[in-house]
Amino acid sequence: MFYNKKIETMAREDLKKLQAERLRKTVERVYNNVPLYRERFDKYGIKPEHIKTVDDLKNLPFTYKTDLRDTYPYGLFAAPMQEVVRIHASSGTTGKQTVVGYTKNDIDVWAECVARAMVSVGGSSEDIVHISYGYGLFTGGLGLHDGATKLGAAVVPVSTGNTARQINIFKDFGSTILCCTPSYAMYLAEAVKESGISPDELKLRIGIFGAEPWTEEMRQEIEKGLGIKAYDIYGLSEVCGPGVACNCYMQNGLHVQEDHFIPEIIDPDTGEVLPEGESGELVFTCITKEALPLIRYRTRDISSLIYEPCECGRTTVRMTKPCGRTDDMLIIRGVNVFPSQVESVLLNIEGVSPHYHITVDRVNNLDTMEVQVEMSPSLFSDSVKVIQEKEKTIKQALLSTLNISVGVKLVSPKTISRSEGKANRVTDNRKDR
Ligand code: DLL
Repeated sequence: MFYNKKIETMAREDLKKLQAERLRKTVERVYNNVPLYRERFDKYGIKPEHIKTVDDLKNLPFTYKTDLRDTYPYGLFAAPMQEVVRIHASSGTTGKQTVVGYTKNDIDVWAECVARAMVSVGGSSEDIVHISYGYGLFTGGLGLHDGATKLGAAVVPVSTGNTARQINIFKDFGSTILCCTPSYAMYLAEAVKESGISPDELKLRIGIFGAEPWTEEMRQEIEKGLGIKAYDIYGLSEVCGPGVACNCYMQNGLHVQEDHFIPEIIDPDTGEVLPEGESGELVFTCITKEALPLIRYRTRDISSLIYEPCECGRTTVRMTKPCGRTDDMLIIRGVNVFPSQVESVLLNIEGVSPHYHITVDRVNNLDTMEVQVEMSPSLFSDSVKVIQEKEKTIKQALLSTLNISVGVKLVSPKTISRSEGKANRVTDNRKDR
């Protein structure tokens, strides 16, 4: 099933023509309306008329998060404020927040992207869509909300928090689609189990999870725990919010809404576009946005692109599950480590739960990393010797995947804090020095 079959299954040559036409208009728009772009293009000797095809994209300079911060709050807006109908912001852990704006048309396009995503995972107007992403400046809540409304589904705008109430709503309202972060889905699954409810008693059938990296192993845990099919939705506020890309029911890569966003994969160090299929930093160019059309925006997310046709019939390129961000990568004694690698290892070991936390420190000029992971209740009731053996097994498994020796501490069930939004899985004490 498709929400917009014509676009989603368009022949790639036609799609490229459409992208080129929209790219040209967007470049003209930013050149004429955004001083930063005009100055930057002038510096590189680029005039809008030089951009004729999608291949010319690689000649354009990148846009960075710092550009949004430097022009805070509205300096990159390419539409007058009277046309702007919505403002969101991403909190960011350091410095100023990033402010993004939408015209009425931008909101419509965004809602369509989310509606397409919902249909591609099997949703329809008959669904009851339970939204537990945060509402507010974060794009998760309202983004999924507008998309589900456009689809004609019944929206339950629960937002985050009050886990017991969420479960009552599942039961009483008959929610069929759950939208939240994967870490909150994990938490909800645990709470459902504890309340003595079997997933069969609930009507939930689909989960649309994103806003943070999560592994295939985590997907399986959530699917088991809630008795649903779990799908990955990707997006970032700067580009529009959730719905830039989403799994289809094949669960093999995320279809990018390419008629609105052109993806590229680059080498994060050199900025060169990488050959098809290689993994690198994802860069997006918005080609239909009016208020904030960013050109070659450096997402910092690591992924690769799959151009082979998908069995679902969509012709759009798929991005692989983002495994993390270049700025989340830990460098431990010279070795690159992604938290998602740790997650994959842990979830393949019996007796541990999917709740973990990584602490990085520097002791006597040497980096140290300790992984705390909760034991399952049955391991917890085992002897100290069995637990110590398990710690050794995990340490060994981490060594063989990460190529560095890290500390492992098995902790009692329920000692690692649960997250209702994006999980914070790493404490890097080296940053405070
Ligand atoms: O997280 C938008 C969103 C809301 C996406 C709800 C999906 C669902 P920001 O707060 O601006 O926007 O954060 C964007 O989150 O650059 C990625 O690093 C990360 N991210 C988003 N989706 C995924 C995903 C929203 N499916 C940043 N897998 C992005 C991995 C993701 N990382």
